[in-house]
Formats: sequence, C-alpha cells, structure tokens
Amino acid sequence: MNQDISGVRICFVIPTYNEALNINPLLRQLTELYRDPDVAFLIVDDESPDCTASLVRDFISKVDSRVHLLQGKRRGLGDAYVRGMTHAIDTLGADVIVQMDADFSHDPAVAGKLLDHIVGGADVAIGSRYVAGGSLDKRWHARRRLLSRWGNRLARWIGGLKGVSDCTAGFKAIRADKLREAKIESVRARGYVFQVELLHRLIRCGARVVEEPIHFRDRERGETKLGMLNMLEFFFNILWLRLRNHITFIKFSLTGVCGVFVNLGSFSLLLEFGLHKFIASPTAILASIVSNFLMNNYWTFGDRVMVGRKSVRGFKFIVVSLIALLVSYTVFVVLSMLFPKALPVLLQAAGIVPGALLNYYLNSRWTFREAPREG
Ligand SMILES: Nc1nc2c(ncn2[C@@H]2O[C@H](COP(=O)(O)OP(=O)(O)O)[C@@H](O)[C@H]2O)c(=O)[nH]1
Ligand SMILES: [Mg+2]
Repeated sequence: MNQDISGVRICFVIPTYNEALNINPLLRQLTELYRDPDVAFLIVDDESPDCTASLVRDFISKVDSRVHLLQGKRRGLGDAYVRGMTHAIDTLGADVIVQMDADFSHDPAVAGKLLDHIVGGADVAIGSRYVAGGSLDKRWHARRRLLSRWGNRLARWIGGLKGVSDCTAGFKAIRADKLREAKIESVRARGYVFQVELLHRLIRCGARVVEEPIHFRDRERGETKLGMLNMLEFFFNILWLRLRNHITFIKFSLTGVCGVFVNLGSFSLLLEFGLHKFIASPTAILASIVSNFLMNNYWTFGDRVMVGRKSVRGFKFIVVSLIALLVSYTVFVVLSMLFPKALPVLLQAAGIVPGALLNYYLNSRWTFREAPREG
C-alpha cells in the first residue's frame, strides 16, 4: 500500500467453509501486512465441520483482537457475503470493504494495491485475472478454466457487464457508501453468482470501477466448494439480471413470435383457400403488422410516456408498416423467383426477418418514441 489511509476504516470480509488448513497462515499474513489499528478482519464462517471457527477464536484471543468472527447457517457464498458486508458496515463501521477468499488464491499483499485505487478515487477495485497482465494458475484444470472464462463471457454479454474483464472476481475493494447505495442487503443471489449481481448493482449506481491485474493461484490446501448447483444458479441468475432490465425487449420478442405465427398461419390458410401466393404474401404480412401494432401499442410500449398524439402515431405506424411490408414482400418475391420450387411458407418466413427488424427499429425510434424524462 503506497497511499496514506489513516482515518479510513477498512474491513476485510473473508467467508470460510472448511478452511482449517488455511485460516491461521492467512490471518497471520494479513495482520502482519496491515498493522493499522483502523483495519479489521471479519471471518464469516458457516458452521464448518473442520472447526475453522474455533481456530479463529483462538487467533482473536491469543494474537490479534482486530480479527472478528461472524457465524451463521450455511446458505451459500453470496449469503455469507451479504451477512458479512452488512455486519462490517453497520456494526464495525467500515468505510471500505475488501472481499477475498481464504484459500490463498488471492494474494493478501495485492489487497494494498486495491486499496490504493480506492484512495485514488475508485468506488470498486477488482483484482482481475482477465485484464492485461492478469493470469490464472497453470494448475487450474481445463474444466475450471473453461467454466471461469465462459462464466465471465456470459456475465459480460447476457448480464450486461460489458466494460469489465473479470466479472466473477471474488477479490475486490469496495467503498461502503456504494454498497449501501447498491442495497447489498437485498441481493438475491445466494451462490457464486453473487459477485456478478453485486457488480451489476454497483455499476447501475454509477460506481467507478478499476481493474488491477492479479495472478490467481489455485488453492494449495483444502477443497473447492463450487458444485453443480452453483453453476445452474449462476446461469439462471445471469439470465434473470438481463431479463429484469430488458422487459421491453422481451415483450417485443414475444410480440414478434406472435406476429410470425399470425403471418405464417394466415399465409398457409390463404394458400389453402386457393389464393395466389403473390396475393397471399402481402395480405399475411399486413395481418401480422396489425397484430404486432396492437400488441406493441397496448403491451410492449404500453407503459411508455410517448411523444405526440395518437392520430400522429397511427399515421407514423402506417408509414412504417408500408416500408416493412415492402421490404418483406420484396424479399419474398425475389426469393420466389430465385427458388421457384421452394416451399412458399419458407420464403415467406425469410421475408419476415428484415421486415421485422426494420419495423422494430422505426417503431421504437419514431412511432412509439419515448418522451425524454424530466429531472
Ligand atoms: N461462509 C461460507 N464460505 C464459503 C461458502 N462456500 C465457499 N466459501 C468460501 O468462499 C471462498 C471461495 O470458495 P472456494 O471453494 O475456494 O471456491 P473456488 O475458489 O471457486 O474453488 C473460500 O474462502 C471458501 O471457504 C459458504 O457456503 N459459506
Ligand atoms: Mg478457491
């Protein structure tokens, strides 16, 4: 640590489950590295059967009373972090939280660099494996590497955390006021996906995030607690994070799916009734455009405060529909000429794609444009 941190109350929050082999050497190293009386160390242990907690108690009474122990029932890593961070802020009065694992995967000396970033103005400093200069232990076997890399990719793309390289990192320094603002006590994720949900909330609160490259060592002692259930929870929670913030997009997609059924359904029906395909096609496109409009107006964009009067919207809608119809129909006609033997319903389906995209773009940006929010 290079910068002066006097007066800033720092609390390391370290969850443990069966870390009897690691806890003493870890606490020794941490308490020797960070000697300031304003630094505290909170171990959050969930009834580890290997008596991790009693080793912590011994350490507190015999070596350093800046160490604290918080015990609870085992409900997952995220739950332990929520309890630990809340306790560190509300009871121990922490201004900055450092979260890290107990198995030496996170080098205690690097915590100082993370704290330097916080003193330098960051709200969140991540010990990052995937930023330039960061690395993973060669001993981490292929399955874990793959899981970690893809977990990160998923979090970035589906979870909407595009600016961050290591979204699943468990080594971070975070300002307590940002944690309060992010309403940490209401984080839903119980397992490892806690890291992603927390980061997501912090970024939504406007937190300034920096990444410090680290070398991530595999644990020397004890076993990993990452199980199949954690992985499933991870996936569904990431998906939920995305969905919650993109309800409009989901409603639009569902509307689109209904539109496809209306389009292809009415097209097939009209063909059944003997209508020529070049007449059936635009009629079916029109039917789907009308069904899409009704669903979008009353459902997808129903809660938008929109620009302009209803009659103007109706006019814009007709213009957009005609453009979309023209595009879809042109694609259908061109494909029908290129592939005269192809199933007409397939060609009709191919025409839907460009028409629907254009339809959404123009309707969202123009017909159903949202009024700018005040304040
Ligand atoms: N309190 C608590 N700590 C946990 C729980 N699950 C894992 N941990 C701790 O969280 C940290 C990371 O877990 P670990 O098993 O090393 O995960 P890995 O590094 O992803 O293999 C370690 O310090 C574990 O002891 C839990 O359910 N409760
Ligand atoms: Mg570990």
